[in-house]
Amino acid sequence: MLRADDDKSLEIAVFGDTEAGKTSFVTRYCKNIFREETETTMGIALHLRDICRENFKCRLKIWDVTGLERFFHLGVTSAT
Ligand SMILES: Nc1nc2c(ncn2[C@@H]2O[C@H](COP(=O)(O)OP(=O)(O)O)[C@@H](O)[C@H]2O)c(=O)[nH]1
Ligand SMILES: [Mg+2]
Repeated sequence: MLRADDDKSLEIAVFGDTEAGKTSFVTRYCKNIFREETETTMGIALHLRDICRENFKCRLKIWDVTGLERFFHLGVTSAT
């Protein structure tokens, strides 16, 4: 059982074809926002979400990875 003062973090990477809905899914999950018009992710974007329960705390670091090979060399382009 985890205690409330335990600091845990979990990293998740989301991969897939461009226009598959990766950024929309991650943005909805982390910020509860959906936009019909999105910009192509260049490189990798980091999104954060903290999960807090009575006896459990965890920071999720979700890496939204571009589906376009030409942007792979750019690395992390934004962090939230
Ligand atoms: N209707 C609808 N459109 C979606 C959904 N998820 C993504 N889209 C649209 O699909 C397009 C591509 O989404 P995006 O998140 O940029 O895809 P990514 O390239 O995989 O990051 C955007 O115009 C989104 O608004 C969904 O669940 N429903
Ligand atoms: Mg994207």
